[in-house]
Amino acid sequence: MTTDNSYPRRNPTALLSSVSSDSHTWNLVYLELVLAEAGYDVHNLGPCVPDELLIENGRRHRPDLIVISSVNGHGASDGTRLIQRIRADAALAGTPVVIGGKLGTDGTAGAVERERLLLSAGFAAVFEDAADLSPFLAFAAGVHRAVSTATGRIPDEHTERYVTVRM
Ligand code: B12
Repeated sequence: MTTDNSYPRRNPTALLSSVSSDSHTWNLVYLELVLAEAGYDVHNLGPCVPDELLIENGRRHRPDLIVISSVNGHGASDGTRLIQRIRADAALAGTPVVIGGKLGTDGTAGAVERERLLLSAGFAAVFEDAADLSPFLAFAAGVHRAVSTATGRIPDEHTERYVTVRM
């Protein structure tokens, strides 16, 4: 596959983080790999990220997508507080932010109500305990496409290698 070097060579960026109370890490490692394969440059802030630190990193990196992952059961309450703070920040108010994982303490019971609350608080999408990642991947691909079209960015060599392998 050939590359036209006249285009800027930068991928859309994703800021990946857990919520302040959550110390689980393998969910974040997994999502970092998934997002990289989907053509994003990923800033993975890791577990137990205070709201202020996440917002500070958002201002610094100006990501195209913010992905919040939580599995300890407190994702819905931490996430509601966090998204309100993100939406109140002028630099990040328009950034798409999604959340997923195990968001309540009682399995998927109450998932529909949690999704409603999280969406109305400001998340763009909610992926509760998503064994099937395809809805998330479709969302990420939509953001990727919109950003690439708007900025004239093209995929970098890593992404092209990935596309070639899949053909
Ligand atoms: C390993 C583990 C730990 C380790 C973590 C080590 C580490 N460095 O990460 C330790 C021992 C530290 C730990 C601690 C705790 N844990 Co723990 N832990 C687990 C365990 C066994 C595996 C988690 C894991 O790594 N999975 C592998 C990753 C790749 O998968 P995943 O986390 O499920 O994420 C997937 C999906 O959820 C989804 N996903 C996740 N986020 C997102 C985001 C988006 C946008 C999308 C699309 C998808 C998505 O995609 C991932 C891949 O499929 C699970 C049980 C289990 N079998 O799942 C419990 C579990 C997550 N832990 C649990 C609990 C309760 C705790 C503690 C609160 C226990 C305690 N009382 O101290 C503490 C948490 C403390 C804290 N402050 O957060 C509960 C959570 C219950 C709930 N949500 O209702 C679980 C489910 C166990 C259980 N069945 O009760 N834990």
